[in-house]
Amino acid sequence: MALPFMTAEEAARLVKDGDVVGMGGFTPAGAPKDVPTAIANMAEALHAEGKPFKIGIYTGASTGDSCDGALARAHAISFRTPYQSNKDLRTELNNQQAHYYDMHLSELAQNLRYGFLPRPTVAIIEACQVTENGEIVPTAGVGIAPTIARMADRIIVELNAAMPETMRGMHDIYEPADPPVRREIPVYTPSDRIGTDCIKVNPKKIVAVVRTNRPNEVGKFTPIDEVTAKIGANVASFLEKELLEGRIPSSFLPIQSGVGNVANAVLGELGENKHIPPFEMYTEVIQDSVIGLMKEGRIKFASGCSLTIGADKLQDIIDHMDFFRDKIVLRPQEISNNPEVARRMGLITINTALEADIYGNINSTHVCGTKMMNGIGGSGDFTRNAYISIYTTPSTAKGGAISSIVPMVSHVDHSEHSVKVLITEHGIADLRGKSPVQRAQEIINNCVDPAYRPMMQEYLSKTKLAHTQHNLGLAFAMHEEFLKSGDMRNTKF
Ligand code: 0RQ
Repeated sequence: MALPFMTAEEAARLVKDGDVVGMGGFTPAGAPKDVPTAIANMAEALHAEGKPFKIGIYTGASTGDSCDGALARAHAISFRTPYQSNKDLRTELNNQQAHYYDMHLSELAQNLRYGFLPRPTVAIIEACQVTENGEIVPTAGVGIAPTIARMADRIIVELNAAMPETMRGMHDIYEPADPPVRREIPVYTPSDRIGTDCIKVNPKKIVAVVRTNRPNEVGKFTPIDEVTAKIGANVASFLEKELLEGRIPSSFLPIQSGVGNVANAVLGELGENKHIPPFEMYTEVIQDSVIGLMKEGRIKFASGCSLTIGADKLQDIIDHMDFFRDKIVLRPQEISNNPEVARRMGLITINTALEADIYGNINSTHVCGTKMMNGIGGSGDFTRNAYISIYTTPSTAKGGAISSIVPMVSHVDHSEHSVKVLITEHGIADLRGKSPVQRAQEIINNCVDPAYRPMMQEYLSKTKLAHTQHNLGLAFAMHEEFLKSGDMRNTKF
């Protein structure tokens, strides 16, 4: 059967108002581009004629601006899950123009199979290869592609010429069976392969193949600065000590590292520390700094869900596929973020907090408790199941007007029960085995910016003796002050 080649505009017309669309890829890496933009343009035209057009959208994680940005600006999204990081979509969600369900990334595929969420009717998947017998090879990110391809009635493939067919062999596609017959996921080391090198579908479901030629839409990281370098050095020295004192095996353990500028910088610093042996990664996003460290032999292997790296770095991999092929594997997020695998392998997890409190609770998602930033992403998949879970954050934000450490977080994503270590540019708070009051002193003395330390002690002095000391009337005084004057430093307890 010949493949149904057509333009992005023709393919977009196969998507109808009310459809539930699943996008392949993970972060902008491997997310479809031309067809979502064509759907957005179609939606705008329909809206101008007074006709309704909105679709529900599942993705792996965030996508590029040509997907989330275009569809948000067209007001074409009815609901969206599980993660995003686009400015226009963020505005749309915070204005409740689209309903957003923020969830652990490892759970999405199984929640779709369990019927907890509406069934995807359309799957749009970027591929470097598609065959007439229904083999689809994803590109720089996998995400939920295998599950949506299996569950959807219609599959639209973006065949991206910028992603060569030689990428085939980088992926390990595997979907577990569901309870009560699920067995263990047989991944015991980061480099274990358990699946196939492509997604296999009934070829009759492929209703469109659209030729594109688009680089990864991954944005540039801000360069490592003094604060992020110091955070990275503190993470490295903490791990070095753990290794020296025998709490981490001498062969070291696989690392998971989160998204964003801070995570990218931390990993770079960790790689530079020669007291830490060359290590493996079992993570979801493989960010820019990994590629350089791999070339230097500091990172031996990286298992992830996506290559969330700049177009130049991706080209480097494509040009040197013989070097990278046996050092990188890309898996569905259900496997890259699998809690069972994370616990078994003993991952050292390093994620970034938006806000932490003096007891070690972490807010990864909500600015001042209300405005969605990005989403919990995979941070919870890893934190709860880590060998050692580390949270990093610059001690202040917005030029010092915000203290990232507050008396009580305004939203809880990761509780004190899951968070073992907190690290800022000022130092390390090791929370293991400490009571709440001991944790508070450790965090205030070691992690809080010196400008805010007296304020935290002042807060504690206004609390009554208890297991966890809080003054419920004052717990959010710093947030309220920020909303009022734009500067937490003006807070009076
Ligand atoms: O905003 O750029 O407008 O100034 O938040 O902060 O310091 O650049 O940090 O890029 O590493 O992102 C938590 C958002 C950190 C990210 C978060 C403002 C700050 C800046 C970004 P401006 P930085 P990063 C697996 C792991 C959740 C998902 C996750 C994230 C902007 O790491 O989304 O961990 N994590 N996934 O000024 C108000 C505060 C603030 C604040 C910082 N307390 N209040 N604004 N900012 N602290 C990967 C995946 O799941 C895909």
